[in-house]
Amino acid sequence: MSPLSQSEDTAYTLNDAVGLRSAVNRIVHDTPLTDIHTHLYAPAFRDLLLWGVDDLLTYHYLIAEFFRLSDMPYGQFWALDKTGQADAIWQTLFIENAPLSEACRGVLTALHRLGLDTSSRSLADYRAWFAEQDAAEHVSRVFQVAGIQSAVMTNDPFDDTERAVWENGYEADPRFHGVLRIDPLLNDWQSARPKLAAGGYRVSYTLDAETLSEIRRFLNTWAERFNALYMAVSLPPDFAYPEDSARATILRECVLPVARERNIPFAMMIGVTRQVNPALRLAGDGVGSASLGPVERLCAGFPDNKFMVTMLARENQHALCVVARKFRNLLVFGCWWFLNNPSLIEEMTRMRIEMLGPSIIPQHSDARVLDQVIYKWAHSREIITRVLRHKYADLLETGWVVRESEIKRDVEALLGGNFWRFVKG
Ligand code: FIX
Ligand code: ZN
Repeated sequence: MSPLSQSEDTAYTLNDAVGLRSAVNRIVHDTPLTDIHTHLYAPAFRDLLLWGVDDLLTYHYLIAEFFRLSDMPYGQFWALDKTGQADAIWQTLFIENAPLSEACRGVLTALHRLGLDTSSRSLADYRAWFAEQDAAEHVSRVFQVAGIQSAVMTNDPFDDTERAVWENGYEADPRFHGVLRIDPLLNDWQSARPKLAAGGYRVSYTLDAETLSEIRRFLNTWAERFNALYMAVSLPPDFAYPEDSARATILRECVLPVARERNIPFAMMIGVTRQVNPALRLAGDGVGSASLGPVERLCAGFPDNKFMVTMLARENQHALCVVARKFRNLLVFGCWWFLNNPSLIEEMTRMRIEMLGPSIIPQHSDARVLDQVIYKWAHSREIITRVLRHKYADLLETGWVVRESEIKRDVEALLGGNFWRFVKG
């Protein structure tokens, strides 16, 4: 380190607690991040990339909230086109009631940070503004406003529309990374099998040697095509391992060996109960508390595999931290879905840092609509900043000196470095 840069590396002591506060504010605000789990797509995927005010308003988080405050029958809502649904949601959740929920507040944060006048309450004006934007340029603008360097997609080889884009020679967009998502394979082998068979894989219902080898070929083919940074699945609260099931067999014989050979992590998102209210469609999923036993056994039994885990139940967060303390092949990530609320993000981030130091991925956006990354990251950055300010201030109290370069190092790790090191390591 040159004397000049050494002198620029401010050292904070208890005498300069205010300086430390503003350094943490600035550094968290200015550090570009990698959003490690989204449902966004590169513009080349055309209609699969959702953006704009109507998509913001018809986010499934808001649809669930709409039905609590409106007595519109489900069927009547679903019969509306997207504009009609957005009108109904705007009227109910923003005009007839205060938009107090996190998902409602998020729409306003996004519009506001894009420079729109939220005081006008003019949905027509917002629509007119978005109608003038070009999708590819809007991606760059939104990433810039949100402070995002790149986002990780959720790529589904079982989705016909998406598969067609990949098979027609998708040209990689450096702002978006691929992930191989395999829910049907692990959660519903009976329905996944005909789809693999239709794709030319020699698979039978019984998981014999040839079928397992063909599933491995399927995983390798799509991991390669997606240039997948990791493989991922969402799992129900009763997820068990080991057990006598198609899921456990495919996991052990196919997913883990392929992840190991390719040196990519396997991400498990545990605790979702799909379709507790099917009338709500995508908004109809629920949550359940899960056992940490399967995660422990997988981390212990497959030390050469890398696991990323997020859990949906608040009750599971502490035990997950304990498991991560035992296994360095486990990387805890994000405050998923029903946990993506300021009070819970703060509680989880504080606890994770207290138990695991900076060795975590504190957040992912799970954005389904491009513009959502603006609010999801603005709100989370504010909380991450507050927690870090407290934690560094606690260090000053001990007489420890905190250097600016050390804050930068830690924040870079939290906002992307940990992820990339884990993926590439
Ligand atoms: O399974 C997932 O990746 C979930 O994040 C989604 O299924 C869910 O609908 C969602 O958007 C949560 O934020
Ligand atoms: Zn998701």
